[in-house]
Amino acid sequence: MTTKLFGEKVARSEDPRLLRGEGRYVDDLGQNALGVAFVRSPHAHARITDIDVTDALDVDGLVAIYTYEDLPEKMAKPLPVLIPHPALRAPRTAYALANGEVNHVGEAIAMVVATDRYVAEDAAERIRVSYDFLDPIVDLEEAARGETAVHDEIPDNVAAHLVQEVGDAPAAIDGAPHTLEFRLDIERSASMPLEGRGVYARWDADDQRLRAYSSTQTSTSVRAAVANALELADAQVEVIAPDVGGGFGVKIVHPFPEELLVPWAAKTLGREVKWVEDRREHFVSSAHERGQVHHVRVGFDEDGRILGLDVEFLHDNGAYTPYGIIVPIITSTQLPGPYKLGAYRVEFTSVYTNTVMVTPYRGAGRPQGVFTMERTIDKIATRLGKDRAEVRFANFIQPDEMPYDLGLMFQDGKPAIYDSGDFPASLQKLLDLVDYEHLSKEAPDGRRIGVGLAGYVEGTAVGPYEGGHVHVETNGRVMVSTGLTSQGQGHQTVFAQIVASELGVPFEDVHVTTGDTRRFGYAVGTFASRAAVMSGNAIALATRKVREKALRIAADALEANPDDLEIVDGVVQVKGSPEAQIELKHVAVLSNPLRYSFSEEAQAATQFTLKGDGGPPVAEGDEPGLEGKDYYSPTQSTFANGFHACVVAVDPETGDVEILRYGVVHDCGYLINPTIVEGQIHGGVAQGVAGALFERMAYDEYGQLQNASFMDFLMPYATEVPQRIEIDHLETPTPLNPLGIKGAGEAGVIPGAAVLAAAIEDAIGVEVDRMPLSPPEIWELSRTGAAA
Ligand code: MCN
Repeated sequence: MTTKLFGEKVARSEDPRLLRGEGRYVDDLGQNALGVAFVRSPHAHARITDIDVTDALDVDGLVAIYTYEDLPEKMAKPLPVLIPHPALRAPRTAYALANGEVNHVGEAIAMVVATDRYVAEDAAERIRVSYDFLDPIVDLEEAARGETAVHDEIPDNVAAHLVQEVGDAPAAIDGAPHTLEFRLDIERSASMPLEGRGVYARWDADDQRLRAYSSTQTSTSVRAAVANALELADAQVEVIAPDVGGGFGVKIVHPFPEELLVPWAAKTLGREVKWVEDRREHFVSSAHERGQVHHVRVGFDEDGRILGLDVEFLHDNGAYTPYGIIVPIITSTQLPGPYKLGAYRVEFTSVYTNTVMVTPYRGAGRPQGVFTMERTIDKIATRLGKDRAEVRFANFIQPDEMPYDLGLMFQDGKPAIYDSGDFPASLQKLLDLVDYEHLSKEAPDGRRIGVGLAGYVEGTAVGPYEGGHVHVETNGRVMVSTGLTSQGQGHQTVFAQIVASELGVPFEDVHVTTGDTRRFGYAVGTFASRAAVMSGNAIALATRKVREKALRIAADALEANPDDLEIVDGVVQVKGSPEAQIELKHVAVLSNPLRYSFSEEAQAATQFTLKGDGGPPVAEGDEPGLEGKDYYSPTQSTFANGFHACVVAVDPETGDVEILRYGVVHDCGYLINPTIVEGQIHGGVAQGVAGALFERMAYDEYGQLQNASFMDFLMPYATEVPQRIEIDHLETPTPLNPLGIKGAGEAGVIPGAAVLAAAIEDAIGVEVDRMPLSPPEIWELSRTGAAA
């Protein structure tokens, strides 16, 4: 048994249970709960003139039908704007159920509760909604022209507008020896977790308590929203994220209408109520991201050094703005990446369209920013006839310039300051990894080979805080809890590694709970690659408190100095004289004033500390119990970075792209668990490939999503994702937190579009200025020099 586990490749302890099919997801719970179906708008833009439920009332098993008119006062208001910002000049959020109008296909109009989901669906089908049709506006640039309004009160469709400037970029560009001007497009896509959203709620009339299980990335926020909406005390509402089959950002919208409606129905009816999203609902009523159009001007010198960069972009925020400007501000602030720009100006306009709302999807605005920056670097290299790596080296922020203040505003409103990183070393390591100098461009089968490079810097782990609680029980189990949730990131494993290392106990003895408001009440949630930094450090700090207390109590028992003690494999012992020892679980018995234990072993071990006065052995001022709680609250985000290289073979006859090699060098500070970080990178790369070559939301001009099923929305199979992703790490610790770590959960996806565009461009010799690209589009592009 080893207890020094920080940094080790420990196998994920959550996997055996999940692989044996013993996971408990929302749909595994509440087998006798009433089922829910929603009547959703088939139209992208319309006023509701009537909702006729008469036919539905005859359906056997119907329990209730609710529309906007039935909602209690607190739920009849628009849902909150979660992150307001002064630049968000015209916020607009949805109602829990449509209030007289619908602004995208899929918007919920009525909620039907019945004995089961099938009956609820049958009843929902019989509800007749009458509409006055309005013109839908779907195309981003058309919406930006403001000729047709999504919301009457916002005639120009502009939700937000922001300019950030460092230096005088237009002047620097005008005075530069070389300039380029071009346009880049990225289409909409979305998170596609295996498990969709879902919520199951029950009201306990005896206890006057509501419990909701939600497939959420933030259970404490759901609790706050439910308590607020239902006018209950926080203590009356318990929200638990059970096993969650992926989130990738979409499950941080707190609350989704359904997360309020289902608990409200459960309380109103005094029954168990459950709704589990189907895939079509996920496509048309959850959230999307990515859709942006960028106009770029850049000025540079003979060496390819950027003297000025000016980017104006349109951001498609869909019909509502619960997240304010979070996605476009991330694009604008993180766009410069590892490069020192002589001057930088970025201006975005966030625009309403009659489509599903936009909220962060893994990477959150960074893939668009990196696509813009890295395409710019490649175009400079092409213009100057230089190697693409050379131009990158010419522009890097150097390690001795850290901390480096970008002069821009980070998404949390604080200045964006890179804390650490060695970008030249990261890129060099990648070039060595893939042997860049000697990569062969020969393809014997007539296909064309191309090589791409792309790098990024990612602000990870936004605050404001996260907490951890660690409790050594008298049976030796170390119970750990933190309030943020898990969707597959392996938190149980890594947090147990941290505790095992800090406390000196066997990994197997540590049991971690996440996302359960009964266990930990204050939390923010899992997003922005923050769990390792935020909860990891909070748990480490809490463990240090427990360790200190354990040593104090053990020192008293062993009549030793706490400084002379160590904890090894769950035993507190005198350094150099391990025969003088006491097990940690017996220290836990001692820490309890009642010192109650059935174990004779424990009784024997704790006898000798019985004090004459019979008082507790814990020091004066100490609290009973061998437990500790702490919070970690960072002063600012910590910035991870990485570089990807990709080699593709493009078939000029079909436009098919095969990824021959994919290399990653990643720097997230110290690695808690390299296997888990690499797994995160693998998943991210798969999503990056998906966003570059497969996934897009194909809306038609009427706002109908043409590919709202897995029959039509293409996701890559294992056959399309690189068979082997070569990964190397650089570990530049951050000075900002006790563990020296940075986040890693989104890294893999961020440069996907950029690196594949670069490789395809290199292969076909035609500029690639949009993503995603399907084989027909690549075929067309390589033949004509323009995408179809
Ligand atoms: N880690 C580590 N050493 C580090 C940094 C991280 O060992 N220096 C580990 C962490 O302990 C954690 C994992 O790597 O187990 C990811 O850590 P972190 O970067 O803190 O990200 P989060 O845990 O906060 O997860 C959120 C992140 C985001 S924002 C999305 S989106 C995403 C992602 O994680 N969604 C995921 N990865 C996902 N993975 C799965 N399986 N499912 C999702 O929905």
